[in-house]
Amino acid sequence: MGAFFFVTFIPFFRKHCDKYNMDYSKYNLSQEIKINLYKSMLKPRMIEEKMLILLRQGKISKWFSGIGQEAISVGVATAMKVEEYILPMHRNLGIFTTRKIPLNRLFSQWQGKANGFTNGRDRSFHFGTQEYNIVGMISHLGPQLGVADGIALADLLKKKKQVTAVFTGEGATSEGDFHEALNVAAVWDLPVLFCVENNGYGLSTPTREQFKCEHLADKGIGYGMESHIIDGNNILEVYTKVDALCKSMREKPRPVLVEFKTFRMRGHEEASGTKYVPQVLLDQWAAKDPLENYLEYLHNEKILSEEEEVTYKKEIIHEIDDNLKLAFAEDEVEVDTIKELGSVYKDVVFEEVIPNSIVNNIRLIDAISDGLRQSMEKHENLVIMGQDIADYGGVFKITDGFVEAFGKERIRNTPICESAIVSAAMGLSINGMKAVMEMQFADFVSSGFNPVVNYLAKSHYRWGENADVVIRMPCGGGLAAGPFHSQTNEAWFTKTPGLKVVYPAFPYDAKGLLATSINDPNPVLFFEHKALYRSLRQNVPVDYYTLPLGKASLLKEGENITIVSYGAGVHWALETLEGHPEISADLIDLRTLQPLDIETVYTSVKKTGKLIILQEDSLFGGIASDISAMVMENCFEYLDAPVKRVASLETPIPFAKSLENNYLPKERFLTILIELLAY
Ligand SMILES: Cc1ncc(C[n+]2csc(CCOP(=O)(O)OP(=O)(O)O)c2C)c(N)n1
Repeated sequence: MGAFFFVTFIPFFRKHCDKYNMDYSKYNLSQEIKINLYKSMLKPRMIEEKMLILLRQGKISKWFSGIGQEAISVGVATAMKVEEYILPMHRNLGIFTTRKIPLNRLFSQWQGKANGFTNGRDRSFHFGTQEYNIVGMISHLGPQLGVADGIALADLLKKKKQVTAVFTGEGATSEGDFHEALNVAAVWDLPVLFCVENNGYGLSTPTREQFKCEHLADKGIGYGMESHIIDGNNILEVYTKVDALCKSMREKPRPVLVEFKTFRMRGHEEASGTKYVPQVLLDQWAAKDPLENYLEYLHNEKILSEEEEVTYKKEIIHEIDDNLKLAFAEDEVEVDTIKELGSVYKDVVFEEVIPNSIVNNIRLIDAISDGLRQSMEKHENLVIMGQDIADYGGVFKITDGFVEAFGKERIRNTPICESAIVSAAMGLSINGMKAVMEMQFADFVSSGFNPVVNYLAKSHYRWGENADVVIRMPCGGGLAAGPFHSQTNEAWFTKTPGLKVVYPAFPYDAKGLLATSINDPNPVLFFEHKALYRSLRQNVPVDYYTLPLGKASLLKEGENITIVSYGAGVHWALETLEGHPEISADLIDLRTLQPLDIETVYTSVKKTGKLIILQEDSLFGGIASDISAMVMENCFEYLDAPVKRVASLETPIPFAKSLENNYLPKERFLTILIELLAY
């Protein structure tokens, strides 16, 4: 392999190069740094050259080229301290190489092998590594901008003078995540360096079709944020300016927006080509090649001799070849279903805490508030974020008085930026903190849906990073609050591997399960039914205690039928049974939907032979359907009748009381229960 490959690319540039005079002379840096920067840019360029060959040989499947943009990755990574986090994109190979990740691991990653960073579970640059303080992208581009906010917030809270750098292309600046992340960082004075690589095209879309302002740096003013334009092809400018910015941001924490002007010299990815890019642009930017121009400067200034250049290239060729051999020699990733299933969640050992016997008769809302307060006392690294949760105490007053107890640093009012806050919660977790986010209403989670189902849910499976995040979800109908303040949308999440879903129906359960959810290092959606907040009381231990996830509770025992429900449905079932003492039923409150205690359901069905599942959400695709299917598959021979699901109508939840009553399944439940008993 190899000794010849690096020469193939450089003539491509030379052919088009009417040398462009980049001003390198004004940067007063040591020769050592200058040579180091050259070597750091050379390595990703040469790796890419090799990858392009391997791609043509069908040995790797996809390649997103950063050729021509190396000065940005290398300049930023060199200016940052190794303990500072960088969140790169798909064209930032130079960050990975400057952070000195062993090449065989990168090559294995790209070949989907176990020595990579994802056990073959994700491709290309979609991985993070705590060892190198790099947090890779997810395909959706924007969410990592908010993750950077959370990482920087953790540094601030830990009083570390550190900067977090996050990358985006100019195309992804059109995503809402960009706006939200910049806004949050500005409001909270977070030391995040937002690096926009403006390389002219987002896939085939030129900048003029992407945004209207002249420079993306102009957007800084809209967020009250300092911003700069940097020539992204001039390594000395990138390094010097970013170094100065980082030094200043460490001392005076604040976000800074930097627009690097550069160009994407190859296709979006190799298969897509550059037909839509005018040749004149490619020629102009070829003349500005960051490596070629810099090399010429180093030669002219006698900083680097031709012999040294050849020596460096040989060294890198050997490094690439040796590491490629290692990666190619590695076996294909082993397929082991048990291991795959066991990698979705971080392992957790339930720590039971049993309270003493002193109780208070309190409402659901008080139990949740107590549980949250005690978890804040227990975990010094726990931060709560949400809209209006600080001085105002939240719209349901669950965090009333928390600011006085824990301060505004840990009880954080957020702008209306659901997506950035979910992402920031992830960032806090990555940087060693715990986060609880209060969704003002569960309905609004749709505005933060992407990071929940794609970032929080998938990180552990993808690269072993857990999301120590609880999202509290005030939910449910019965209060005539209409289609956008009444939904119970747990099915959006029970569908997604990687999330846990908790849905208590009683104050006692809510307090203990909340404590456990906060202890759990995995992402938990914690549903709190609003109609139950103030309508029911129970004796609840005053002390802190925990209850296990994945254990249903058998509320009533009977002989003839099994009733399964959760949330408000449990109370409808209880009311129904109280009105009909002749019905002898097992009543199971699931309490958590993921993990799901299906064994308790099976045991009961095997005894009663009949099952009815009551669910507040509309029928199709809800947890009731899956429970029904599982019981059919596993208990068929015990069933004396078809399993029945009772749920809301297949409509959005309406506002008017009469319509809402008609929508909800409470009234229909008794009729179907009696029919099933008579079957
Ligand atoms: C949410 C989302 N929409 C669309 C895409 C498809 N896509 C992937 S990269 C890309 C272009 C990104 O352009 P830009 O942000 O400028 O970065 P560049 O590729 O130019 O470096 C598009 C449209 C995606 N991955 N995610």
